[in-house]
Amino acid sequence: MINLYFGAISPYTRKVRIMLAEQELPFEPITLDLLNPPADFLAANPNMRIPALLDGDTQIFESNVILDYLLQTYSGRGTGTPPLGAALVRPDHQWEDWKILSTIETLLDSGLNLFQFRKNGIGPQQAPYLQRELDRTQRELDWLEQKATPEGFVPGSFSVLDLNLICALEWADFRQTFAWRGRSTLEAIVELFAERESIRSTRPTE
Ligand SMILES: N[C@@H](CCC(=O)N[C@@H](CS)C(=O)NCC(=O)O)C(=O)O
Repeated sequence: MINLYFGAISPYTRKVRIMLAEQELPFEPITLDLLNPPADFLAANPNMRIPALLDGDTQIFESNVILDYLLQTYSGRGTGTPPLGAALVRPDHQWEDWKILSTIETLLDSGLNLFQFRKNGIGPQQAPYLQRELDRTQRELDWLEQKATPEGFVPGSFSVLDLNLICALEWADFRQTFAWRGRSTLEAIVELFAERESIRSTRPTE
């Protein structure tokens, strides 16, 4: 049985939940108090962040590393249309795909920073670093808009790049952390996969 250290609204956890749903792999969620995490979680994950995955004796953390693990360990699963991409990045486009993936990761990390500081009453007006975070999101979104197509980053498949993008953008909408709409290609991707079961069933709600 797969166990997943879990956050119901966490966009990083959502990435893994989408992958598990795509691969039709059942899992047991383990919820925890991040301010007071249990010893077994800390022993398995020095980053002290969710998600973390336990699969038998294997412990994996970092959302995209978990996605890679699942794709490699449970390859060929999934019946969605278009089909789930077979790998984190395409071997024949690996540097381009890694750039896109790390840009989406940085976008989401900036969004999370803005959200966490806002909870403490600190916004871009108070902290120049947060203004830079906000500027960074807009620059990244403009760059991603140029790299994407209305059929996703890898037309003909539901790629891990699409999965990452959708989690970042829908979470930004949910938490109102940064604006991204008005970019027609990114909007088309979110729309294209909006009713896919793995996306629909994991969308954050209050
Ligand atoms: N790079 C990590 C980021 C994960 C992350 O930041 N998770 C948040 C929850 S959404 C967390 O655990 N925060 C707790 C903390 O920062 O102490 C990943 O991709 O898994």
